[in-house]
Amino acid sequence: MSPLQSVIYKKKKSIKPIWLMRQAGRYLPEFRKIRKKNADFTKLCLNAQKIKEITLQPIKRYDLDAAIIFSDILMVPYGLDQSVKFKKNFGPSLGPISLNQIKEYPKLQFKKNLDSIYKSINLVKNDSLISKKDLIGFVGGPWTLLIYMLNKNSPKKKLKKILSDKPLILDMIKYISVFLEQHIKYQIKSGVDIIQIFDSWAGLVKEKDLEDFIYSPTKKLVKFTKSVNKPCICFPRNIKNYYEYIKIVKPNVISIDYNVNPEKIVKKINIPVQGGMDPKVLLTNKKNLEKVANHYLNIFENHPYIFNLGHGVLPQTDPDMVDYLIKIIKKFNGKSS
Ligand code: 1CP
Repeated sequence: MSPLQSVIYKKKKSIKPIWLMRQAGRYLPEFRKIRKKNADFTKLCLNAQKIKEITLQPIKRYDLDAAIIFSDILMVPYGLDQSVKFKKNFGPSLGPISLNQIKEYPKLQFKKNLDSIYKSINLVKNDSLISKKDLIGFVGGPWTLLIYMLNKNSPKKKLKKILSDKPLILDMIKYISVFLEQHIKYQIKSGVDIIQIFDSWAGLVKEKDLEDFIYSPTKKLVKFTKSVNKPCICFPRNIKNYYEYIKIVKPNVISIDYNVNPEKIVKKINIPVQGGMDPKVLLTNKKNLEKVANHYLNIFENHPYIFNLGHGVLPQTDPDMVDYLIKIIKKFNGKSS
């Protein structure tokens, strides 16, 4: 059994596997080289050969325990024919989309639009580099996707007006979820071993709306993933109540952000935990990195734990620091097994 799956299914405590959110990305010179030649990020996310190459870049460099397929949560709106562009130093920029367009969009066409992603999963899965490792597929949480699809870019402003129309939000979440389930289904059919749900903007939801906007729709996606015999990791970034989330949504693993107190979590939570360390620690120095990484390892020593960060690797990270982090984790594993 792979390292991640032994933590997830066997609750193994003697090994702390490691992978990193955004492990394939802009901090790697080999990624920047490809990116420079591929100005259109959406197109790059549809090039099966390039997806494979980028997904495997961090696996070639480091002794990581899992690969995550190189893609983006916004490929689902792209699959629904919403225009999705990634602007330099601005982030994503989406075109208009209506509730009816989502509601009536043909499922077969959606699959066709994203077929190169499924093809790339198949290519990666069959590569000997990850024969003993897991391949992670992912979707955005329905809420986080809704925010991008309605707001048309990063939810830094203009949110109030959109959020005042609760019936529209509920309908959007309902119909987006249909396609998220499809996307999970085809990723699994193509070879991913684990699904992670990135709900990066879960922290924006008010307490009174958590059930409708987060818990209930995410619970359905987790249930679906489990029904096809794959585990589901959930990352509801900045959510106020992780305990309630776990109780209702029932993920196999909870991925925590860096604002969560790991000492409190470890006492209260009985499912495997992933992540937590602030990615900014990788911008400091080796001594500090060793101190903070070991702090997390020691807290979770007697708990099933997958080492990861509390959010993605930052673009300005030195690849040598990532190398050092992985060595720290492997050294800890060597001591305890
Ligand atoms: O300009 C570039 O080179 C593109 C930068 C980039 C990259 C490398 C974007 C644009 N997306 C990605 C890849 C990506 N996105 C992965 C790859 C797999 C891996 O982890 O290695 C994954 C899992 C994502 C998921 C994603 N996209 C999330 C959820 C995780 C998170 O970071 O919170 C979100 C919110 C997005 C939207 C998005 N895509 C890209 C950017 C810059 C953003 C965030 C913009 C914002 O702040 O709103």
